[in-house]
Amino acid sequence: MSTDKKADIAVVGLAVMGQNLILNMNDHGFKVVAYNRTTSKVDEFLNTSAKGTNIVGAHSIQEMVDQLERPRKIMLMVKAGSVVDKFIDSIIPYLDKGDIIIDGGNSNYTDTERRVHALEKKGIYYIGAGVSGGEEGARFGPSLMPGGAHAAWPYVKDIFQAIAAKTPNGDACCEWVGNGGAGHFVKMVHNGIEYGDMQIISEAYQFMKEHLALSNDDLSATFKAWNKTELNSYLIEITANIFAFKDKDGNYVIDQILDTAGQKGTGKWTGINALELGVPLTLIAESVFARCISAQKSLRVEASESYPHKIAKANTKDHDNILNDLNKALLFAKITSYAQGYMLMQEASTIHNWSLNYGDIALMWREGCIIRSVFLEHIKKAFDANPKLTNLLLDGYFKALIIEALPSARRIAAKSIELGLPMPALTSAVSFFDGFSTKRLPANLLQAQRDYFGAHTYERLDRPRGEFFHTDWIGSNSNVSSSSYNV
Ligand code: NBP
Repeated sequence: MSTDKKADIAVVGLAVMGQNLILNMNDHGFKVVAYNRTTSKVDEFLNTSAKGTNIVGAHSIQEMVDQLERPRKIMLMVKAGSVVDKFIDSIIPYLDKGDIIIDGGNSNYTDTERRVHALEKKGIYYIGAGVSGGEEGARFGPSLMPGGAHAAWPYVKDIFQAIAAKTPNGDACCEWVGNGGAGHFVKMVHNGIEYGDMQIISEAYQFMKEHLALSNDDLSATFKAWNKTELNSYLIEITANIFAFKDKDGNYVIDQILDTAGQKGTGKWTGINALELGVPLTLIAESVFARCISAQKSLRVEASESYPHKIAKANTKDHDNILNDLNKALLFAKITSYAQGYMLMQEASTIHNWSLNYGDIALMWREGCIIRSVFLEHIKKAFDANPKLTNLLLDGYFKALIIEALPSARRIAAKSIELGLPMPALTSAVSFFDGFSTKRLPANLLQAQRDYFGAHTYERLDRPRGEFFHTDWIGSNSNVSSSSYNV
């Protein structure tokens, strides 16, 4: 039953995420006002899942604002994009200086950055909080990644850390991420990493199905076994369940699903940001493109008729060795992908002055979200031990794993190319690693070509960095070099 005490927070948006977050807050003793544009949903909610709880409803912005403790805290769980701007505009006249708006949707971090600054000028605090874990996470403990106006953090910290998922040690999977759009940036990278994890698992599935001719039951058993290795994670666990799942007629559901993947944009944003910041985020980018090629079903069907090929089957006596290689190849690709994701966050943190805490980020992803895994505990340890770690691949623990897994990753990558089995994410991981660990790349030739056709100049091995040279490659006797773009 509701009490007369003013409410701690309001949540706007009563779709699946909003309703579940409200119930979660209520479970933790917070009084919540529920509001939705279509107000009939407020009554529906109060008369169903919220019945008998301390949750109260509002049918107008005025009614919502009047029921809130000051500073007022209003969390938006609405569709990302212009809806958020429209709602902010409509609520501003009802707010006072020091009130707090929190956007828990999947907003683009640049929008959050803009909103934080615009509202700061009006004296309103704005927090952009990444929320991960879907419906179940929202209900029983999501991973929360809040960033924006730091002055507002003490007012929402208790609520956020109470409702967040907890690690096995009892730590909340929610810490302050940084100013501006840092929270939504980190959530975006989380989603990109999720794309990568899903893609490498799917590539392993196709390899096992086509080359090893494993049945769905075998696949389920393999993923179940892999869930007891370093790959232990929510995504491996649900993958094992998916292969075992049959419909009421006894047919495997996985075999009835059309092979075209959808996407909502956060993987694409991660790739675009990586390109803009010059970070080699190859595995996630390949994962986004893999979804794009999957979506071109009719073209693929046509091309498969023009270029028919059969995937050779492995000898069953080799299965155990190949499965062992595949398990290690997946671990190799996963480490590489996380290393790339962290490279992107490190670059963004420097550029935006976010001072991201990389150990905390691993902690926030440890439970509650889609990429939750034991693996993240080791990332936390690596960055806690050395907050200035330049790259995850240079940490001792991960280095040992990489050295052990690399031969397997090479064998699987080479085999996939020989067989004609697409493994773009896995093969990109091997190529990235080889580039990353190669002292001298052929970029000297790129520089020569650039200087040859565009007088773009180059630096020399025998001269200090920052000195640029131009060669008259074609004997034009011209000393003019380009200044329009640089290395
Ligand atoms: P949706 O993303 O489907 O949004 C539905 C909500 O937005 C409803 O409350 C709807 O009100 C409201 N809304 C719309 Br649409 N247009 C509006 C407008 N012009 N003014 C005010 N409200 C408007 O809900 P969701 O799936 O619960 O997700 C909420 C947010 O959380 C999204 O940003 C989503 O990307 C993010 N997220 C979702 C998940 C997930 O697993 N679903 C996970 C993590 C984050 P109405 O009832 O009046 O139409």
